[in-house]
Amino acid sequence: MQLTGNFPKGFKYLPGYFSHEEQRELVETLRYLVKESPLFTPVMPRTGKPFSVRMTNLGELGWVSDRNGYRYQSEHPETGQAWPTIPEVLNDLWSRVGECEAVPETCLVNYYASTAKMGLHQDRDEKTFEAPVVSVSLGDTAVFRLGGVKRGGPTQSLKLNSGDVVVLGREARLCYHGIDRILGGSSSLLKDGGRLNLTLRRVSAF
Ligand code: MD3
Ligand code: FE
Repeated sequence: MQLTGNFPKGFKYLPGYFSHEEQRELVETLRYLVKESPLFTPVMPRTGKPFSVRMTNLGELGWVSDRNGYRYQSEHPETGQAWPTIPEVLNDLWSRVGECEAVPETCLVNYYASTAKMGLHQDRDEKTFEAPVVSVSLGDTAVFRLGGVKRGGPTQSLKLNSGDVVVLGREARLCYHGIDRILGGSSSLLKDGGRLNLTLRRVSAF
């Protein structure tokens, strides 16, 4: 069932929030940070099945998944180094759109090659759901799917284009969501194609 246009409370869609020039600067910054803190391939708890999405993190904490489970930790799982700090442009975004008094503690960086996808899931590894998740899309367009707070309910699909920002607060914070597919070649922002998604989050209560 498709419910396009009827978004949950707390779901804010800000299409084209970043200009093309701002997107290029952000990608330049990320290119440098990803050299310090390389993308890794997470695997599913227990089965060890690799994700199709590659990831890294910025900030005090970073989300990782391995055979032992999902968790937040303060070091990169492969280099053992602290995650790089969140760049100012992303902290500024959070303070402008997040409607949250506390600063973000982490920025998860997801990289989707054109064949990558992410199954429908809830984000519930954080200790607080009071704070929103703020998402930035860069590069190829993604077909995003948004459901409700219960698995198996109606869902709707929405294209997320390069430069778009989505804020998931309040009732939307625990909605099921995923990425059905990437529209390969839809953007020339990233040299090698694909899509970067940044999600700013709060992990601890404030
Ligand atoms: C709706 N990322 O990292 S971002 C994730 O495009 C994740 O990489 C997707 O799902 C991506 O966990 C979607 C938009 C998003 C992020 C968090 C949400 C939508 C959300 C949390 C609740 C509801
Ligand atoms: Fe998610």
